[in-house]
Amino acid sequence: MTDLFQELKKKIENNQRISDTEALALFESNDLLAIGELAAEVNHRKNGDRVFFNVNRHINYTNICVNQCTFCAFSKLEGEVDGYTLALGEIRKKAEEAVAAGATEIHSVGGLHPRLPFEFYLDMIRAIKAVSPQLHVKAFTAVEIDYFARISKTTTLEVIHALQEAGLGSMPGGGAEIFAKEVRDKICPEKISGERWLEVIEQVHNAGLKSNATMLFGHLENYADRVDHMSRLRDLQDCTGGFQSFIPLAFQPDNTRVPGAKGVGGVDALKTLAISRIYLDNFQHVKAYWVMLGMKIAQTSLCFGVNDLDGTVIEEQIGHDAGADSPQELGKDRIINLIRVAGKIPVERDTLYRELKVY
Ligand code: V47
Ligand code: SF4
Repeated sequence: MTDLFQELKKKIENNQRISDTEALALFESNDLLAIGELAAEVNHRKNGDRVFFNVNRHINYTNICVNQCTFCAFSKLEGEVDGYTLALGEIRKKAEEAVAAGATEIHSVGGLHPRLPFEFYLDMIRAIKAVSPQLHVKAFTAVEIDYFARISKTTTLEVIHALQEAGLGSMPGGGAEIFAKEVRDKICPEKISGERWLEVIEQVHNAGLKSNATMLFGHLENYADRVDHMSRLRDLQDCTGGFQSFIPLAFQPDNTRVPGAKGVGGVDALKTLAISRIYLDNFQHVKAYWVMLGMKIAQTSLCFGVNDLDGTVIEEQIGHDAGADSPQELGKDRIINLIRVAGKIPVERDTLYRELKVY
């Protein structure tokens, strides 16, 4: 065992956090199994053998977006043939189907629409909650919150409070991409800055809402950019404690405009998930989003420090528009089986990680 791994093993045994330099050294190491072993140890100390999943449904309410991020194959400009916006009745119907399928959560995000008023988003939450008050609405990213404040000429704090009053339960972790400005300028020049994303999420947490955090990797960023991204998240989590899970999103290159991007291989995906588990000592959960990773890597990641397999999802669009070859949805039985075969205990959770059933 090299000095690096011996040193890190000691740190983990003593519950000490690893430095940015050490995280970078792990990214530069080719010893995937040693990295995985450390991550599995960190996860075991936090979560034992339990692996979470939930029964949820995604609703992407519109793909029309004023931003044109080069990594996004989902967004369309207004007037383009494949552009769509769901009517409130359609959203309600999808929520009804979700409840009938046993879902406890609706995960809803969309493009930045040029003409929908802020009232639409409040009505959308109210329409979902009217289907079942127990249904948890996890919706909107910091990018959308910032946009809603701009279109309604108010503050992000006002927007957050209005959404909470309408029934928003928590927020997903999208829109973070990679915080480093030089990369962000190339992959999403019109999007809010990394600093602004963090500022909005800090307000969200201070308002009492939990959120997740994502990192889009495998495009133009380098290892140092990944460490920088996780470092800023770790710092914010020290202040607010409002992040529930960290979700590395493997970039899907089809139909996108990122020059030279080839997509993410299994080694890089497992390494990134494992290093995030080791580095983010103040995050309780690391989630493998099977839509972007593929089923096989998502399952394997359960031996590399991951303790959450996301959900049943149903009708995912963002990853599939960019070539993800995973299924559109995963049945609960299939998720349970994937977890069991990895030697772990499947636990169905709600959005706030309360245990609903151990299988
Ligand atoms: O913000 C867009 C990413 C995100 C591509 O919080 C792409 O529980 C890969 O945030 N290849 C939306 N990724 C998805 C998201 C998410 C998913 C699952 C669970 C949670 C959660 C959050 O998808 C966007 C962007 O970062 N994305 N295009 C692409 N071509
Ligand atoms: Fe719009 Fe989001 Fe796609 Fe960027 S990632 S173009 S903000 S939908």
